[in-house]
Amino acid sequence: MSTYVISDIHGQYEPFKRMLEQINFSDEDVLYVLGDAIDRGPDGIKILKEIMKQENMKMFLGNHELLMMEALRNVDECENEGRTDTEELDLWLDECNGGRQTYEDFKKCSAKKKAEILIYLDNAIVAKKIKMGKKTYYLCHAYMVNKKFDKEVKYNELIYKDVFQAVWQNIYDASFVKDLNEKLFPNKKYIYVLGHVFTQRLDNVDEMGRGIVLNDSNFLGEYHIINIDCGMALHNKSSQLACIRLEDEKIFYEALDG
Ligand SMILES: [Mn+2]
Repeated sequence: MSTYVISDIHGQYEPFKRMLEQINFSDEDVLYVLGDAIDRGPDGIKILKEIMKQENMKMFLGNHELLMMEALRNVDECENEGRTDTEELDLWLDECNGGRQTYEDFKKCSAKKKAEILIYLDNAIVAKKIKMGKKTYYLCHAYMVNKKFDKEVKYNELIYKDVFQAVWQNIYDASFVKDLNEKLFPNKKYIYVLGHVFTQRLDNVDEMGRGIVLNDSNFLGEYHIINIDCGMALHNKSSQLACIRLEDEKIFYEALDG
C-alpha cells in the first residue's frame, strides 16, 4: 500500500490518467488530491467525478473549488431572490480564474449529480496530517489552518477566514515573507506538502525549462516545504503534473502532452 499526493491538476484529465497508470495506482493505495482539480483546463468536472467515484481518492479544497462553490451559491441566491449581482460568478468565470468550462460542464450535469458534487466539495478536506514513520506530513492546498485538529479538518468544519487562508495564501508572496516569524507555520517538525504556486514562478525548473517539485528545507527558515505544483495551470511546454509517494518521497512526473 502506498500513499500518493498530487495537486493542481487544473482540468487536465489525460495527464492525470497517465499518472495513475505510471504509479500503477491500485485499490490498495491512497491518493490525496490537494485541490485545484478544476478550472483553466478543459475537464475539471470529469476529473472531479472520477475522484468522487474512487473510495481511495481523497479530495482537498483548493481556491478554485472554493471559487466554484461561492459562484454557484451566488447563482442560486440571484435566482431565489430575483437579484442580478453576480459578482462571485463573474469572478470565477473571469479569464484570470478560468472557470468558464467547469461552469458549462456543471450546468450539463443532472440535478442529482450537481447536488452530489456540491455535497462532496462541502466535505472536502482542507488540511490533514499523516504520520509516516518518524515524519509527519501536513497536507494543504496553499498554507495551513489556524484551528487545532487531530488528523484532518474539512471545509464544513472551519470558519471562512481559516478556509480562505488555507487555500489562497501565497507563501512566497513578498509581503507575506516579510512578516516571517514564528507564526508562519505552526510546527517545525511537520513536512508541509503544498501546491497552489507553480514552481516555474519560483524559477525551479529542470534543464528543459519544465517545472519541478521544490523540496526545500531551507526556504522560510527551518520549515520543510515540498511544493508539488509544477504548472498544469500554464498549459504550455513547461507544464508537468507531479505526484509524490510519501513512503519514500519519490516523485513522478507526467508532461502535459505525454
Ligand atoms: Mn490554487
